[in-house]
Amino acid sequence: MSKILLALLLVALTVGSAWTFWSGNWWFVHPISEHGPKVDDQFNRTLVVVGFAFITCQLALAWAVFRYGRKGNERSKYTHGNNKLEAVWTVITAVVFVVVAVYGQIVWAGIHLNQPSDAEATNIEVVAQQFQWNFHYPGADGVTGKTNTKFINDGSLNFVGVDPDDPNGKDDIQISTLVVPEKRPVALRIRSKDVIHSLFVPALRIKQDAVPGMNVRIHFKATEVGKYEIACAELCGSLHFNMKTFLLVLPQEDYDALTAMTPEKYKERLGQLMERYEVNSSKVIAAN
Ligand SMILES: [Cu+2]
Repeated sequence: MSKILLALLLVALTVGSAWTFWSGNWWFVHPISEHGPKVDDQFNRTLVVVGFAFITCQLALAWAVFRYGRKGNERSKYTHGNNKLEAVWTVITAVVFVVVAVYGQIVWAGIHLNQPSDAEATNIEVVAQQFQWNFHYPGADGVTGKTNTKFINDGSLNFVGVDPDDPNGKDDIQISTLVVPEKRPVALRIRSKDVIHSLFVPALRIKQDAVPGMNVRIHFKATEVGKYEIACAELCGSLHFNMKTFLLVLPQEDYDALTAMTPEKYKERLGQLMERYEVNSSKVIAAN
């Protein structure tokens, strides 16, 4: 009797686990980058393969428990295995996983090997630190001021170390929100001041480590205006949990108007724009 219960429990656990995926109740936020749907397709391909293997194996296990479970005091049979069967399932598994990996490489290459040039892209410097994200924009002149670690001074809000003598840096903006225009190529250069952090923007399907001593360039095109969550995805210290902020995707004309403002006006206007959208969506919640 107990082996029947155990077999049923295995079936129930398998069906229950599969249902959590099938029901669609727990899923990613809607993708809002040009490459997002391709990442999701690759995720789904992988999920179908491993899901099929998981369900088949668990149901086979339930069957084995039910059919071959202990009946009395009979002795177990000893087997040396079957080389032909092992060769067959090893080859099938290898072929399936190589195909999945090749698809994955095609998606990866499509994203990483098609970098827009600096002239085409909206360029934003990202400087991570314990425990905040700093986004450094070139300001109205479109030229990012020089930075040097010796000018870093959190007390005077120069978090990224803009050179005070560089005229190009006078109108630069340092804020903790990532603001980008809709449907335009954006290039981020990601650095860290202290330990490893990781810029995670679920809606963009982007997760990139910020590594001290490295300057990592990533790019994307956001396809929907709105406000979306950003988190640090690398355990970076005691306040890691609090290292979160927002991505604000704006219509081109709003972005251009914002960029033309002085740093003070920029921050004031940004506050108003942040109020406009619901988190993780393009739904407008207030008219302004
Ligand atoms: Cu962090």
